[in-house]
Amino acid sequence: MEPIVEPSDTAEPVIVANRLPVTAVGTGDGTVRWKRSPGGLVSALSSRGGSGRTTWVGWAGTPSQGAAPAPPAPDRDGPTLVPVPISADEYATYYEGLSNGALWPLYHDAVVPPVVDAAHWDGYTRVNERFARAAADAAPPGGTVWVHDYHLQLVPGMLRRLRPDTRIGFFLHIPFPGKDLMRRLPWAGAILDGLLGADLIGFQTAEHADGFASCLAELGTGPPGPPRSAALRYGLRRDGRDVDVGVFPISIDPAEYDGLASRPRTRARAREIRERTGRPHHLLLGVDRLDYTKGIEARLEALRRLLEQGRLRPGEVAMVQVATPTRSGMREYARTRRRVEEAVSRINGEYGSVGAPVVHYLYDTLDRERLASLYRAADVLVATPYRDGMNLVCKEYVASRGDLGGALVLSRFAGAAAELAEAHLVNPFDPADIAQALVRAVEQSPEESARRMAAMRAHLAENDVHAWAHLFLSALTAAPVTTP
Ligand code: GDG
Repeated sequence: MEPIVEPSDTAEPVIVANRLPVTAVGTGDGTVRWKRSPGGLVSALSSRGGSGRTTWVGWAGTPSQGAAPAPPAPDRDGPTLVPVPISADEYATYYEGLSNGALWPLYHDAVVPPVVDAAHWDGYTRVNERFARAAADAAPPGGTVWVHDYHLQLVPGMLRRLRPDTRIGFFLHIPFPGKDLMRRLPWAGAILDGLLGADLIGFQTAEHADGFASCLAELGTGPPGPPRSAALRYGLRRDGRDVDVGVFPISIDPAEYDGLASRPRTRARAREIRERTGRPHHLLLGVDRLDYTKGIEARLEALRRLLEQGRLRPGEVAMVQVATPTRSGMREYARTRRRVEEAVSRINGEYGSVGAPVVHYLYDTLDRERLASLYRAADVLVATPYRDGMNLVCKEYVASRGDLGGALVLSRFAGAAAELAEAHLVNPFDPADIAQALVRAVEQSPEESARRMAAMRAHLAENDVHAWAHLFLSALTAAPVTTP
């Protein structure tokens, strides 16, 4: 008879993610300062709140030789931080090489060619081993460990060998490719094996979970079977254990954005933004990390065509595009920046005038309050990724529109499209389709805007980040864990 391991009474999981929720910044005098890290995962998990017992294992964001810098003492109810050091060489192989040079493009439909290099894989394996050891040291007996994202896909398998008493969950924030893309990766089998070390593997959408199932069928141990409960998508047995596969669309804390956006100061700033962009009839907004997956050029091309065709006129339309610096040391990112900035210049050169550009472009990281005032000011939020795990920006926009104004133009290839049916959904590879949707969005009546916005807000109110974390953790801890 297989022994049943009772779940630990430690309700809070050990979180294992590439980045800690804070970044160490050198001050020049040999000391470090800590600031909140950017990015979707941090936005999502930081607003969960914590009981003070959560431990977060991750990298502090700057390469170091030897030990990682000592982390700050935890806030009263913040997580205990366990920094994992990453050297300059590992930054090149594990982070820029395998994670962001191979896996990131491959998992986003190879919109740029993935770089396959065995030295990168060695670095990835070594760093995953270090994370697994740190998690093994941090987890209490019978504790729960929640591993996040594409940087750490080997950790579940490694941790299972080190600490078979733990419950291990894995959540992938980005899409998972189907077998035809995955077979390009020489280490596909090792990645599938690593993931199957988990008790529960979570994806953003059913499509991503189905991609994983197709990879298991063709490149792994065989197709998964039916789920153990209606809340899951697949189930399989692995080394005498049950492995569950489920769909858990990530979300935001809508109350946070609702609150920020409805402050008098934010609303005053929103009015100021409309003044400073020339009091346009239609203010469009894009907010993205400057990443080639986000389709920034696609929406700029759609806007250019509308101006060229005279369907939108300079002075009547303006756009703000916030492009947050990211992975700027990598060639493809530098190239994307050049292309985006050329497209902005072309539009402004052809359709702007002195003191009145059509596109207001910010290569910058803004504070949340400024983001909220942009969300509040914009008539249309344009999110046109070629591929995106979820896309939190569009959810933040909806949460900021307590006035029920505004419209959302959203790529069909963002995970969020599966939830936000009242958005104007587009094919980001077709500029004519984006252009059509922009026209529909700016022409819709206030009643139609309010109807769509209210429906999307109702969905978010029910499906917030707390519900997401709760659903994942209950699926992970509800099922009995059987050991072989
Ligand atoms: C990955 C997946 C998935 C952006 N600019 C600024 C800023 N941001 C914040 C946004 C938002 C977050 O960064 C971006 O989240 P996204 O979800 O849109 O995209 P990724 O960074 O690619 O996130 C994605 C996510 O993980 C979660 O699972 O949805 O598909 O790719 O929160 O607000 N924040 C501030 N200033 C900026 O200038 N403060």
